[in-house]
Amino acid sequence: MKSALITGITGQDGSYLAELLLEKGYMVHGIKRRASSFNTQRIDHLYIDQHEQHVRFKLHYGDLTDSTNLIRIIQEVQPDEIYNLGAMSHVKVSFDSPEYVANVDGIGTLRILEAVRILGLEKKTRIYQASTSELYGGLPENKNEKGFYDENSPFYPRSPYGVAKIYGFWITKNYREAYNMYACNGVLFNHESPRRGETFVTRKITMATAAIALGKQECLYLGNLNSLRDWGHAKDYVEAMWRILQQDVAEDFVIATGVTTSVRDFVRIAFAEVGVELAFDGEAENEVATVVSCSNPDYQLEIGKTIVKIDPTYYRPTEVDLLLGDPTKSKTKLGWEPQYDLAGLVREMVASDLELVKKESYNAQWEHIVG
Ligand code: NDP
Ligand code: GDR
Repeated sequence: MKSALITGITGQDGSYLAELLLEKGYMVHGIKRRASSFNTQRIDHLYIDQHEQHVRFKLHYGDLTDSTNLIRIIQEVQPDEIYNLGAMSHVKVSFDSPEYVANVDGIGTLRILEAVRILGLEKKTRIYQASTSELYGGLPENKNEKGFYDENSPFYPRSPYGVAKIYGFWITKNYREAYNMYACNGVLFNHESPRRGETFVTRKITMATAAIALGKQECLYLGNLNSLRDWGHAKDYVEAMWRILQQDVAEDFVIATGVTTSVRDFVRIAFAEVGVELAFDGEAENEVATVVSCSNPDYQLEIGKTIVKIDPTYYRPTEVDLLLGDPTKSKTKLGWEPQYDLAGLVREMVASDLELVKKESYNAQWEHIVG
């Protein structure tokens, strides 16, 4: 039986990847941080009583800032594959805690690679590094001739998160070249799901769509509506991660849909899911969206009501204006084909958040969410 070790198993991608690897018959180990309250909601359904026989899912306490702990876990697990998904992954928050992000997202990657080397597992253990489209920084002049970012496009990160991740990218490539390790970067563009963290823009929007439709929230406050992102579904993207580690030769891959959409249009599409048509008016910090019509009798939204406003708190000191990835290499070499389009993704997220918000215990704390 193959064994895999996932850092960041409690996160969005970690949870979907754990499901995928269990389906494929792997023994799955995950590294979980100790927190003062439970942080395993996304993987609780996978947990099996450890006293049972044939347990194929095991969690270990650990942290990417602690190399002795990483060495001990990797020694114990002797993994065939490591997926390094652990990170402080919020771009805006990285401006508030840049040193921490450098330590976890940058040096954390080095700690994993060194642990494998120190333990003499270079020939056995394959390593996937969660790289990101944030490396490109959205500079128009760096797009390829077709207007996309691909494996050969230059990097220009625009946040402490992006800068930390660029270290992770290069140290992974360097260890591959220097020590002949099977270590690969998946340069993944934004991917979302009902399990997406609540402070990322898509989830913030789908939760607010549900809460506003059900009368539990008054208004959604957002930052830059002009940002353009290439949004896919996390389920499709973890399949690509696995495929990247199954190749004969270790290489880096861009994973993207090849379609880009503005935050403003994402808001429009989400509210259309509950039958609400919006009109956007005004510019920059004064832009608002008001209700034009509401075709769903279940949701009593007042025509003309303002339900989206701008709060400059959510602006970033430096922004990535546009991301659009070219998945040609991953489609050709990995045979990877996403199953979801944006409409299907938004439909699933809004439906899931409607169920969540309907629960009596729900309170509209998201109205005041920072992120
Ligand atoms: P999440 O923020 O949902 O999950 C991050 C995970 O990392 C959580 O399990 C978190 O643990 C863990 N973590 C945070 N800090 C540490 C630490 N110091 N030591 C160990 N683990 C830690 O991210 P996603 O699942 O969305 O993303 C997975 C990876 O892919 C990340 O590295 C992200 O940067 C990268 N990425 C994501 C993209 C996306 O669009 N989702 C696109 C490109 C790259 P806890 O639950 O305790 O907080
Ligand atoms: P991003 O995702 O920064 O692309 O990083 P996020 O959803 O946070 O932002 C996307 C765009 O939306 C704009 N925006 C807002 N963002 C947030 N979070 N909250 C708001 O209220 C808001 N209003 C507008 C942002 O300015 C931005 O332009 C994600 C993370 O998953 C990273 O870990 C990953 O590496 C990249 O995607 C690829």
